[in-house]
Parts: sequence; structure tokens; C-alpha cells
Amino acid sequence: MSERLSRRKLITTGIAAAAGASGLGVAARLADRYGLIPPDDGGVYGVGETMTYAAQRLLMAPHSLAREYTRSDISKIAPVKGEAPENETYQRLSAGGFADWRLKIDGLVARPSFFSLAELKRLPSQNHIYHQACEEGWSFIAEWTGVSLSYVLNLVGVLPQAKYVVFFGFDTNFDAVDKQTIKGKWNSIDMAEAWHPQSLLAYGMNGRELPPGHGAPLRLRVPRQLGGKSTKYLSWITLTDTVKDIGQGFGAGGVERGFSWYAGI
Ligand SMILES: Nc1nc2c(c(=O)[nH]1)N[C@H]1C(S)=C(S)[C@@H](COP(=O)(O)O)O[C@H]1N2
Ligand SMILES: [Mo]
Repeated sequence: MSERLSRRKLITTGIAAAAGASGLGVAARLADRYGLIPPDDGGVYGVGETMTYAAQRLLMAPHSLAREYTRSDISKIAPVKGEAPENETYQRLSAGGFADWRLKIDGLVARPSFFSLAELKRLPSQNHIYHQACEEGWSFIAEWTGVSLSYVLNLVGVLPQAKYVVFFGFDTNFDAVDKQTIKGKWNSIDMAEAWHPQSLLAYGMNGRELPPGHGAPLRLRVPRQLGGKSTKYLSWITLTDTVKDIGQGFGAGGVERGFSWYAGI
């Protein structure tokens, strides 16, 4: 039996025990049907990652809410992770106030679309004050303004086969002809996270435009996972039924550098 299969068997045994199901066959079918195997199963980490993901997806209500704070809780200092992308395209768009920037959304959607920043700002906006924690140990509370990811997904019409929403920022080579050569800070979330009411496409922070270092012109915010899942400098969002054909196939560039795909907190 391969390493990967034995891991899978261990996982489904655990799920069978947890769910009180009568046998491995049932558990395996349940695990597949309910999407309890993360894309980095058998990747750099393995069984621990899958147990965390499966347990959270089984035990937590899909729409459990991250805590929301008040304006007086907003952190005085919000650390910036990394630098805004240095590539020529990003610099040119930034110099033009992102007037020429478009967000592309395609893949398993009924209406592949491009959105300008002005168009996104005309959609119903939301403000959320929540906590962002980096796996490196620092965190801050900030107010984010944007449009609900679910609202935009409904505009483009998600097809039933879609399992993941994949995010590419300007610090990835997202225009690679061969998707397997995509590198950088791309990431993906499952549909439970995508439809979650607090998942936001943010263009504002603490009452101002999103600063360059924090992801201008648009970033994802998913407050139920570590900050690393909240992709900055967005350019392209694609819906897919598999992430196996992107980069090394683990669902996020970070997995290739040793982080786990699911970063629930
Ligand atoms: N495109 C892109 N998105 C990214 C990153 C990045 O380097 N590039 N860093 C991630 C990590 S590890 C964290 S903790 C947060 C940090 O967000 P901040 O810089 O606004 O604090 O953004 C995430 N999104
Ligand atoms: Mo991070």
C-alpha cells in the first residue's frame, strides 16, 4: 500500500470512528463526498493537516463566524508582510491609480467577467473589523471595506462542479502558459470558505484606500484562516474542480514552501 493510500486509510478510519459509521467503505465515501481531503494530502505535511481540515469541516458549522471587533479595538500598527510586487505591470497600474486594472474571474462560472475597481466599488459594500494573524506570530485588528466574495461569485454564476476558488496576485507568474509552472503567492479556498458571509474582497482598510503593502488594489480577507490565505494584489480569480494542475498541485504556492493548505484558526 502506498504512503498516500495508508494515510488516506488512517484518515477515513478516524472519520469512521468520529462519525460512528459502520465501516471504512462508508467513511471513504463520506470523506470524498464532503470534501474532507485537502489538496495537500500526502504533501509536505500529511495526516495531521488532513485531520485538522476534516475535523473542522465535520465539527464546525460551515458558517461559524470569526469574532468581529469595534473601531476602538483597531490596532495602532498594522504590520506589512513583504513588499508590493516589483514587476513592471503592477508598477504601471499602481502609478495610474489602478484605473486600468481589471480583476479577471473565469473557470467554472456561467459568465466569465472582468471587473474594474470602480465597478467593484459600486457593488454593495461591507465593513468588517477582524483579526489577522500571520503564522510567523504577529497579528493585528483592522477594519476592511469591500464586497462580499459570495456576492461577486453570484454575479459570475458558480457552476455546481466548482470545488475551489483560486487566487493569483501580481507576485505570481499567473500568465504562465503552462499552469504547472505557476509560482509565487497564489492560494485557494474551498467553497465553504468562499460562500462564508465574512469572506471579503477588500479594497479599503481602516477607512482609506487599501495601502500598496496591504494588497492594493484588491485583496481577499478570510478571517477564519491565518493571514497567509488572504491573497493580496489580486489579478485573477478562477474557479476549478481540481488544483492538481496548478503549480505543484497542492492548492497553494505556500505548500511548496512548507506551509499547510488549510490554515483554520
Ligand atoms: N499576494 C500575496 N498575498 C499575500 C502575501 C504575499 O506575500 N503575497 N502574504 C500573505 C501572508 S503570509 C500574510 S500573514 C498576509 C499579510 O497581510 P498584511 O501584509 O496586510 O499584513 O498576507 C498574505 N497574502
Ligand atoms: Mo503570514
